[in-house]
Amino acid sequence: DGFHVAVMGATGAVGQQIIKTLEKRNFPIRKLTLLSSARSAGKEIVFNNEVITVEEAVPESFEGVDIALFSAGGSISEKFAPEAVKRGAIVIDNTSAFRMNPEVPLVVPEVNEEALREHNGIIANPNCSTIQMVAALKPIKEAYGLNKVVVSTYQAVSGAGSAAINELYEETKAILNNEEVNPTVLPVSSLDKHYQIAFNAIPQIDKFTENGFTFEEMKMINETKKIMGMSELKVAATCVRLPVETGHSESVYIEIGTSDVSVENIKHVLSDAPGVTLQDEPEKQVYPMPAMAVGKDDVFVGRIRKDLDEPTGFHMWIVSDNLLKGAALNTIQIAESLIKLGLVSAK
Ligand code: 11C
Repeated sequence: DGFHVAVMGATGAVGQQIIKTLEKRNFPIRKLTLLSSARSAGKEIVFNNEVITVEEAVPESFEGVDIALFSAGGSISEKFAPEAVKRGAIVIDNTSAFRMNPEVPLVVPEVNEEALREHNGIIANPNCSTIQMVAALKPIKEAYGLNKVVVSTYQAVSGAGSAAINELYEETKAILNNEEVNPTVLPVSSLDKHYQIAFNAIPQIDKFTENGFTFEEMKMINETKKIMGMSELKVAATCVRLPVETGHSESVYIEIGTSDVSVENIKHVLSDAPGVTLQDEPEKQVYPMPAMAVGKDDVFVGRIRKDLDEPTGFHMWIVSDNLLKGAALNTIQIAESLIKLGLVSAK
C-alpha cells in the first residue's frame, strides 16, 4: 500500500531532512528509492528501521516511481526531472530550475494549494526565505490587503548546504584556537572570492544579477508575487548570511490596504493562521529566534509594530527552520496536498 517515492539528493542537507520528515509524518510509502550523484552513491541510510543504499541516479531510476522529490541542485533537476515525468512520476522540485516557468505551479500549501491542479508533472517548491514570509503575509493580505513588502533577511548557513555548515564550524574552531581561517564555500562556492562567515555577516547570498540585487533577493521578489498571485505587489529584499547554523530570520516591513488596522488586529489574524505561531509578548521578552525554531514545523512571527509615520505600515520579525518549512516539510506538504486533492495515484 502507498506510493513509490524517490528522493533525489538523498545525502544532502535538505535530502536528509526529507527522509526524516517522510518518516515523522508517516507518509504513505510502499517503496523508497534514494538517489544521488556517483560521489555519494553507496551510502546507507536508515528509513523506518530499514537500511536503504543510496544509488547513483540514472534516467531508469525513475521507472515505477509515483512521486519524486528533488533536492540536488538546479542542473540535476533540469536533467532528471523531465526523465522522471516521462516515466509517469510527479516531481516536486526544491531547486530554482522551474520556479518561474508559467507551466509550473510554485506552491506553499497554506497559501496557494489550488495552484496544484494546474500541474504538468513538475511542481516547484519555493526558496526557503520566500516560503516563511508568504506563509505569514497571506492571512494578512486576505484580511486587509497588501501593497508593499520590504524584507531584510538574516539567513543561516545550512541554506547553502552541508559544506557551508562545515565551514562555519571549522572557521569558528580555527578562530578560537588563534589559527588562520581559509574560507572556500561562502558566499558562493563557485565564485573565486570567499569570505569568513564565523563572527561575521555577509550581505551576499547567491550571485549578483545585472540590477544590483542578488539572485536570492530576486527569488524573494519574483516568487512572492507568483505565489501570492499579485504581479502588482511592490517587493524589495536584502539578503544577508549570518553565522547561524539553521533557522532563517526576516525583518519585514509591509504596507496593507487600509489605515484603520491595529497591532492587535494583525496579531489576531496571525494567531488563527495555519502553520503560523505568534510569539509576540515584548513585555516578557517573547519573540521568535532561530535557535528556538530549529526542528519545529511552524513559521514564528513576533515584534509586530505599527509604523510611526505610515498609517498602513507594519513591521514584524519572521523566523522558521529553513530546512523544514523552508524546504523538506513544504515539499512533503505539497505531496500530501496532491494526495488530498486526488492529483496523484499509486501505480
Ligand atoms: C540560502 N535560500 O539560504 C538559499 C537556499 O533556491 O532553493 C535555497 C536556494 C533555493 O542559501
